[in-house]
Amino acid sequence: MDRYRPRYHLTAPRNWMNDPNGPFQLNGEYHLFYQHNPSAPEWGDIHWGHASSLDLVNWTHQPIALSPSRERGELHCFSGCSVVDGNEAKLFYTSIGEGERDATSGAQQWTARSADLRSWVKPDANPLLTLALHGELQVTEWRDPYVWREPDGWRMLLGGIADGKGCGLLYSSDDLENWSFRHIFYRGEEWIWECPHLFRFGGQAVLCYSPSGPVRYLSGTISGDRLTDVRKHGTVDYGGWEGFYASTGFVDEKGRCVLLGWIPEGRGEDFPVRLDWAGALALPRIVDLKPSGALAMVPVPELATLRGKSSRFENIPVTPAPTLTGVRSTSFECSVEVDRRSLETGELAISVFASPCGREHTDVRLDLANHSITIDRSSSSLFPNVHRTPIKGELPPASADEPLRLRIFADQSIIEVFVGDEVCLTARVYASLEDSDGILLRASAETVVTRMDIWEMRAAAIHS
Ligand code: DQQ
Repeated sequence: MDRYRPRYHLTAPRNWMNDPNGPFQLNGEYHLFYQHNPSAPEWGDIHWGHASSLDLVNWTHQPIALSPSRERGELHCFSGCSVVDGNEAKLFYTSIGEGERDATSGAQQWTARSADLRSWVKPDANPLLTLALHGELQVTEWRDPYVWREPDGWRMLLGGIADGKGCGLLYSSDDLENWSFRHIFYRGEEWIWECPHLFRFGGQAVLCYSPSGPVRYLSGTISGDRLTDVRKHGTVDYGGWEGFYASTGFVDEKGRCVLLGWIPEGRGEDFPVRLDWAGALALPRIVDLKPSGALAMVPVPELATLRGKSSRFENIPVTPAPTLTGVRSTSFECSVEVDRRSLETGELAISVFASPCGREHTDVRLDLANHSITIDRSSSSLFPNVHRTPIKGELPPASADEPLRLRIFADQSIIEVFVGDEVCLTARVYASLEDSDGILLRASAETVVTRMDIWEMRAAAIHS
């Protein structure tokens, strides 16, 4: 295994992975699908890969669920969702085809079903929905179905562009087979919406979508089959194409709302090490709605089962000179607690993947005066063409009495940062030096970090 392959984030057995698709849990077992090219570590020939799990941490790879049906003119099986109806599971996805259907606007929405959750059949009823449904409305991109049940029947949300703007389009059906177009569920400001999906919290709803940049959410209510009374427009993760894209979600058998996302690569085409895989899934997050309308997001607690050797530090004096923790690891969880008052003016940096020579390090920078947190990748790697843009997030206002809590999950070439339960940033880093595995602290002015815990993470069990 190469040093960049994550140990507790899911990757395809080999080759390419992008968006998570159609997660569900049935009889205790979680099922997760993903966009997959089975023959190369690059996007193309898109299938649906499949993995199952009992805890969202350890996974078993299953046979590929969907392959393009070439005999029916299908070239790719794009993103979509699942519905569990009794003991049968149905997948809904965007079928990209030849000729007219080659353009993404010529996409169709298809279904596949399975009784054993291992082999999937595409019924003759396909295509279920075609562009012709929209009449006069100019729909120029159209994909990524998300289906859910309302008391009076089924609804489907599709992303794309209508009349020149990114939006979510709404459809309804009584039988999951015959669908009619209702209207635009929500019209965005962005140029495109991909992968829209919903979480319901009683009468409230949170709509997440991927606008070819950081994944965003809107919290409001659904009335008249539209998203209305929007009281918060937030960011699911500041990573975007550099770290977190194309999220999807589901409710598990414990009633938890679970959010998943894709972690793209950022290593450039001429990356000097040959890797036979590309793309990973972000740690599953439990999400909830806060009274403010903000989405609370925390990694699934089951991840704690991977915690190994731990180190605890209390009241650590931090200065502009590096304070070494003495822990060396490239696969760990780190939690940091700071008194906000001690950081009123200065900046605190937590450096990970740091080399003893000081030439390589990735810095998580907290700047409370400017309400910002940044993953600074400017010194992450000596390789010439890896992505280095900073990933910058905004911190919500908080009282000075409330300690600031940060969790960093580092996994070989991934860094996922959670600040409190509202702000998430994910990025890729590809250190080049063998010994870029240090964890250290630095501050622009003398300060004290109240507490820091580091757990080395064991590799998740991933069976093929
Ligand atoms: N990825 C899929 C599309 C989706 C995009 C294609 C988002 O269905 O819109 O692989 O990353």
